[in-house]
Amino acid sequence: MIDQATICAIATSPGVGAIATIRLSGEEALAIADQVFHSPAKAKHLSEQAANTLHVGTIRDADEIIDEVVVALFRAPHSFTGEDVVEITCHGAVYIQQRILELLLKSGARMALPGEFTQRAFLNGKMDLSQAEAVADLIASTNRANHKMALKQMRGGFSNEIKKLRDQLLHFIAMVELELDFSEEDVEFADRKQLVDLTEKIERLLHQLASSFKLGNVLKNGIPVAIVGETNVGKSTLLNAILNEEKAIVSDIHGTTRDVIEDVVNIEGTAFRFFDTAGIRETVDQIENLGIERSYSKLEQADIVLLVTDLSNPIDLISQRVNLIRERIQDQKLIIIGNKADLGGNEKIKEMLGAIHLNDNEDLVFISAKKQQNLDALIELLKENAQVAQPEGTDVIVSNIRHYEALTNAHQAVLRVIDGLHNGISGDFLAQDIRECLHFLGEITGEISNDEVLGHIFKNFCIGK
Ligand SMILES: Nc1nc2c(ncn2[C@@H]2O[C@H](COP(=O)(O)OP(=O)(O)OP(=O)(O)O)[C@@H](O)[C@H]2O)c(=O)[nH]1
Ligand SMILES: [Mg+2]
Repeated sequence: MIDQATICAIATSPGVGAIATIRLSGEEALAIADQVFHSPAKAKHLSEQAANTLHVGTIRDADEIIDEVVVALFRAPHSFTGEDVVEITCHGAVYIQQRILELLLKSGARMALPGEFTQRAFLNGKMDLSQAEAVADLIASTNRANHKMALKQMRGGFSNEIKKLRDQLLHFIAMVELELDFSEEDVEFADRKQLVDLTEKIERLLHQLASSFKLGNVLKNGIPVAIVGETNVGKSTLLNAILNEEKAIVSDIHGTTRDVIEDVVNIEGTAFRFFDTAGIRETVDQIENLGIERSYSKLEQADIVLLVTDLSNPIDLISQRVNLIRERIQDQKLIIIGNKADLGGNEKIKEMLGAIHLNDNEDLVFISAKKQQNLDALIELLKENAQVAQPEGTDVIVSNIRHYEALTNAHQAVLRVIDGLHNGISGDFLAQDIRECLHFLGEITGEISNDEVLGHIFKNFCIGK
């Protein structure tokens, strides 16, 4: 349900700028703006003006002029929110922004919640839920790839794909339900062969969409790279060297890093998300053990694992550590790093080259994180392993974990339908699985939603959007 209050917020980024925009949306938007806006032509009331027009004037608190402004006026339903909207563009001083906001609040508006403008746009049918979510992604976009993906989703690329799927399923369920109506006469309106073909087509599309998530996630969040290894080997030093800033605490005390520290770096247009983790060792410290569990879980989630070893340690210990991590590697790329090359010397490097036999998915590189030596070689390896396959058959890329989960659930439901068709199960069971699939697809576009889900989605927006 839409709360009827007229809401307002500063829509431009906080702080001083040349200009700033304050947005007002709701039934009373024009009436509230009229209380504070004065046009040089005295008799001009915003509520009497046409939609999509601009007006120059002043904002006043009683007789005091606060600023000279430009007001843009939109009328329901032809606005971003679908309601009457007034956007006041003023000079960018924080003081002016605050004064205007206070005046609007005093005149009957209330502060908008994070994402409330976009939430209203969704509730008023201006966009579906996946498009509303893309608004947040678009604002957060940092490079060409994730900008393109968000823009496409906001303009409905993804929704169209889901709509096509739903239409096919609706056709399918209509045929099955027709059979149910005539169940006593034992007729089959729906040619089973056709049904199998159709569901298999739907299954392929759902599978393609769900598998595009790997790429979508990488484009949105960067390629996940976990930095793991024993304590004190120089993992945090390496993170800092890659980021070129003192992000993580470095010390010669074993077990310095207790929690996962992450940051994104753009390397020649590709975003990598690095996770520095707690060093792995036997310990009775409960907190440290929790950190070590997180190290393992980051290792599992990563596409690339940087296993840092300390060349000043005995070679047996290094081999043992490498094998311990190898046990946890599935299809990730493993880059083994001999760190502290400045201490180990060439002898140690030779020894390690002799002791570690590389598998296909592995590489070995020697660096000094502290002295920033040979980091280029490591960066080259990262770039070589940055390719994520473009999914075949669809150019729509899923980047949102909520959509991914719904697609996976829908996919499982369709697999049950296919299974059912092959085993000749009765129409009502088929219909039930199809309905479930429709339900999950509806969750993506918001045809099926609840307040809790909506609250969760929009609370991550910024205020004013
Ligand atoms: N000589 C030398 N010392 C290094 C190098 N890299 C790290 N160190 C030192 O090794 C010590 C441990 O470094 P950290 O980066 O804190 O190690 P870590 O792996 O993050 O350790 P934990 O967080 O305890 O698991 C510090 O004293 C670093 O200065 C290196 O390449 N050469
Ligand atoms: Mg550390």
